[in-house]
Amino acid sequence: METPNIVRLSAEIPVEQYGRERLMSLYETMVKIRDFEKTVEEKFFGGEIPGFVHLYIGEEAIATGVMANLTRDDCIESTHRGHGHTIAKGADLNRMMAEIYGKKTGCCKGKGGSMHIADFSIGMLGANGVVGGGYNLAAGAALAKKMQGRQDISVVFFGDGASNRGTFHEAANMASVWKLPLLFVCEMNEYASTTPYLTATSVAEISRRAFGYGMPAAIVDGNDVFSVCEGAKKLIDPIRAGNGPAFLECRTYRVKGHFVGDPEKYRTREEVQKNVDERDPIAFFERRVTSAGALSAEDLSAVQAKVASEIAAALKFAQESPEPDVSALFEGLYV
Ligand SMILES: Cc1ncc(C[n+]2csc(CCOP(=O)(O)OP(=O)(O)O)c2C)c(N)n1
Ligand SMILES: [Mg+2]
Repeated sequence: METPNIVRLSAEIPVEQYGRERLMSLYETMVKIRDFEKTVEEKFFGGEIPGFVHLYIGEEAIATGVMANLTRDDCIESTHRGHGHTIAKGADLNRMMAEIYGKKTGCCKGKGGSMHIADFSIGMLGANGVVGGGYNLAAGAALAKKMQGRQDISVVFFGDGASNRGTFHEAANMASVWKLPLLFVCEMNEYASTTPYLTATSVAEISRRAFGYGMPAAIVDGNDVFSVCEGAKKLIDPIRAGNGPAFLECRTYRVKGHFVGDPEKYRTREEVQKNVDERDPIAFFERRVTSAGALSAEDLSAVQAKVASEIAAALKFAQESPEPDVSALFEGLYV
């Protein structure tokens, strides 16, 4: 039997094919994620934010490129590193920042925090503190869409570490058997907490596992939003047409610590700096669109200014919002 091929997309996609409006929107989403998280990082160190925070800085092109192919009715399952997915799916920044601050006005009334943000109104079914906890929830959502006869799809984001959980294999098998409208998006950022991926993962290309479940797969440069966008589209079109699940592997690098405050003893500063210098997805985008003459430096600054004022407003909203009432503690429980 012939071995199926992994589709590989390079950075050679002509940006001129993307209209000006679409380019501005991709840039705005990436900058929004970056600025939102820089603010969260600063305020976490300042002692204003409770709990744990895992940053998505440097991986913005993945959420942005995948979500550019989704509608509001499509749904996603996120990870412990979920701010980027939530913003790209269209979350209200005020309610999101308030949630991270644990405030009453947050999208989960302050009970979820950074790692358990959810907003069903935009199809964001939840970040998840359980690594590999999202697959079967996303498969369930995909099954519901299919049973309702809808065209919508479900997307599950997960890391290289999470790809080694048994839950991946269970969900991949049933999704394939039932031809569920489900896209698996692996964010291969080279580390699972302190573990370099090859010391704990049986294959150099995680997407090869898709073939064991009869799924098509693609590998894209996760730091190139155009590559992610095209790869996601190639896989999503057949999913919407009823052909069953697919697997998108996005190659990226976690430039921040595993969590804010991680001493990062497991890698060198030089390794991190090299990735920051050579692979930053936002700097890459800026170079691509300006050198192609598709957007000007003024266009980019206008987006940066718009985003900066939105983030400042979200921060003010969160800081000035009230804490949840103690009486709310027992609201929203099943038992
Ligand atoms: C079931 C489970 N096991 C272990 C942990 C602890 N833990 C939190 S994040 C993480 C690493 C996840 O790595 P990866 O899936 O590659 O995602 P990344 O953090 O790189 O985005 C681990 C082991 C957990 N939260 N849940
Ligand atoms: Mg990882």
